[in-house]
Formats: sequence, C-alpha cells, structure tokens
Amino acid sequence: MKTLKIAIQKSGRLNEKSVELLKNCGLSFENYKSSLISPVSNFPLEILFLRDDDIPEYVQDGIADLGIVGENVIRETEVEVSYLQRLGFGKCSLKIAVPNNNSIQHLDQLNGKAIATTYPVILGKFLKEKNIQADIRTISGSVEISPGLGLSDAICDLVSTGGTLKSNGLVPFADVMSSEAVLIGRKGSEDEELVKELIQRIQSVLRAKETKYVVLNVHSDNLSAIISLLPGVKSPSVVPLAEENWVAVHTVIPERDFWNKISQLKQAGAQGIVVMPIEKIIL
Ligand code: PRT
Ligand code: ZN
Repeated sequence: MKTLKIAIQKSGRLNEKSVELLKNCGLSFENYKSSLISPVSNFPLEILFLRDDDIPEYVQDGIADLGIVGENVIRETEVEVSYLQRLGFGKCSLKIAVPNNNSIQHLDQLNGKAIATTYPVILGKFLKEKNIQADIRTISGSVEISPGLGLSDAICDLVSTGGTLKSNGLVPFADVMSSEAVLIGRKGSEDEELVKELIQRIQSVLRAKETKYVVLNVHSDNLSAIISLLPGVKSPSVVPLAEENWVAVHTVIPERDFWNKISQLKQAGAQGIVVMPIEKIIL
C-alpha cells in the first residue's frame, strides 16, 4: 500500500498545533526534534518536519502529498496546490503599519513611499490592485525596526496580538490579508482514498473542537421551550429521570454561541447543566 507523506513545520508557531491535530486524529508517531522524517505506526503515513517556507513547494512538486502551513506562505510562494481544509489555528493578519507619529492616513498616501516587508509578492499584488506605486523593500526579518532606522516609511508584516507593532511605535494602517494554518495537498491528491480518510479524521476533530456536549435537567412542562432553543438534526436526546415529570436533555452546542445559549436555557427552566468537551464528531 502507498505511504502518504505530510509536511509540517519542524519548529516554530505552527509545530505544536500541527502535531496536536495529527495526534488527535489517532495517529501515533514520535515528534522527533532531531529527525526530518517520522513514520506513523498505525496509518500509512510519514511526517516530514520542514521549515515552513519549503512546505508549499514540496507539496506542489509531490515530494510531500500533504502539508500544514500558513496561508500567507502559500500565497507568497505562488504554488499550485489544492486547499483541502482550514485548520483554525495560526490565525494572523498581514497588515501595513506606519510610525504612530506619521501623517499617512489614506492608502494613496503610500504612493512613492518605501514599504519594508518579507512578503513582497502578496504586497505587490495588493498595491497593484489598489493602483498604488510604492517602493517595496524586501528584507528577511525584523521588519518592524526598519522605519525607526530610516530604511522605510511603512512596513507590511504579520500581526497577531499587535504587541510587536506597539512596542516599535507603529500603528496598523491597512489589512492586506488574513491567514490561518491550512491543510494543502498536491493537485489531485483530494481524490485519493487515504487522503480522503485523513481529511475526514481531521474534520471530525475540528468539529468536536467547535462544539460542547451539554446535559441538563428540566421539568417536562418546560421541555418544549428547551427543545426549541436547541439546534440539531435528530437531537436532542430526552431521557426520563427517577423523579416524576423530570427529564435529562442531552445535546451539543456550537462553541461560538455557547454562553448565549446557556443563559437562554437557564431562563427557560434548565437546571443542573453539565458541559463536557467532545473528542470527535463523525458524521
Ligand atoms: O523556521 P521557519 O521558517 O519554519 O518559521 P518562521 O520563523 O518563518 O515562522 P513562524 O514560526 O514565526 O510562523 C509560522 C506561521 O505562523 C506564519 O507563517 C503565520 O502563518 C503564523 N503566524 C501567526 C505568525 C504570527 N501569528 C505572528 N505573529 N507568524 C509570525 N508572527 C510574527 C510577526 O512576523 C511579528 O514579528 O510575530 C510578530 C507579531 O506578533 P504580535 O503578536 O506581536 O502581533
Ligand atoms: Zn519561515
């Protein structure tokens, strides 16, 4: 049987979450820090640990079948790969920022200005779309110090908390793209059975992460009000309790409207609400 290869970041911001995701998919492997390849003992898969910048090309060229990498890196390397699944971690935005004492307030004021970045391709396309002629200065790191050194008027860099910009006296000025880690595949890999199986496992873990399992008790007089608040195909399950006219309701609630739903359920008469994490949801 064919063995798939998946490339993930060797060390850095995406390494830990990528390893955690694959382990939550039931894959058993050693997270060797010193080796480039780790075989999975219970699935025909090998994990390649690489620098994130190399992952898109390895996947495009078929050296790896799959990869986990930030969308920003894929767009910058302009590779031909299939986007298979957004993974919900490594979220950040690529932003243009200017010194906070700067008078630049509109995009067209960037005309003729120098912008330092490690993302010249993405920035170049953005400026072209906006019809702005600026001087893109490509540097390999520490972008945020370049205006202070007089090397540029603005920067274009990834931002997550905004702390780095702030501590360098910069303010975000325009959003170029938002990014998160994604699962990519060699073109056509999405039709392979093993790839489909792996995507299904990943999706079941992601679904579970976005959802909580909730059990609550309610008097049968209030049951229909409770049920009308709950989502779900063939859900919730309603189980009679030892005490007459009381039932337990089992259901799942999406994380995003969790607290809102819980307060509505309490108002509708729910008691003894127990909330549990879900490991996997297989449809
Ligand atoms: O060694 P290797 O080449 O593999 O790693 P790397 O150093 O190139 O990348 P790494 O590990 O720093 O980031 C990997 C991926 O994480 C990026 O490609 C993004 O998709 C994602 N990511 C998410 C980020 C950030 N958030 C982020 N904040 N990547 C970088 N940053 C940097 C940013 O460049 C700036 O220097 O963090 C600083 C800003 O952070 P805040 O929190 O102060 O705003
Ligand atoms: Zn890198």
